[in-house]
Amino acid sequence: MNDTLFAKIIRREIPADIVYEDDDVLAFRDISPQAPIHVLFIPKQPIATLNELDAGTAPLIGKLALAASQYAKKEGFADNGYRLVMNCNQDGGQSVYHIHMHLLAGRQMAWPPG
Ligand code: DGP
Repeated sequence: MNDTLFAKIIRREIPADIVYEDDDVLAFRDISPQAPIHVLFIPKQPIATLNELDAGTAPLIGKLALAASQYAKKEGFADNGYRLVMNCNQDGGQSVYHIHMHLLAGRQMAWPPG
C-alpha cells in the first residue's frame, strides 16, 4: 500500500494549509517553502512516481498544471511568472512517493536548477 504523508493530508489525518481542492486534485502549502509562494498540487489518486503514470492516469498531470495556473491567476502572480516542478526518484530529488507538482513563485528562479 502506498500510504504516504500526502495520503494522510488527503484524508485530513494530518493538518495542512489547503488552498485548493476539487474532485481529483488537492493543493496545500509546502511545509518547507523554497520560495515566497510554494504550493504542492497532488492528485487524490495515489501514484508513487512519474514512472507509474500510464495512459489512463496521464490526464491527471494536466489537471495539476491547470489547477496551478488557475491558482497563479487567482492570486495575481501569473503574469510575473512561476515555476512548476515534478521530481522523480532519488536523482530527481523526490522525497514523498505520491506524485506532486511544486508551484514556486514570488522570486526570480535560477536556471539551471541546482
Ligand atoms: P519532493 O522532494 O519533490 O518529494 O517534495 C516533497 C515536498 O513535500 C517537500 O518540499 C516538503 C513537502 N512536505 C513533506 N512533508 C510535508 C507535510 O507533512 N506537509 C506539507 N505541507 N508539506 C510536506
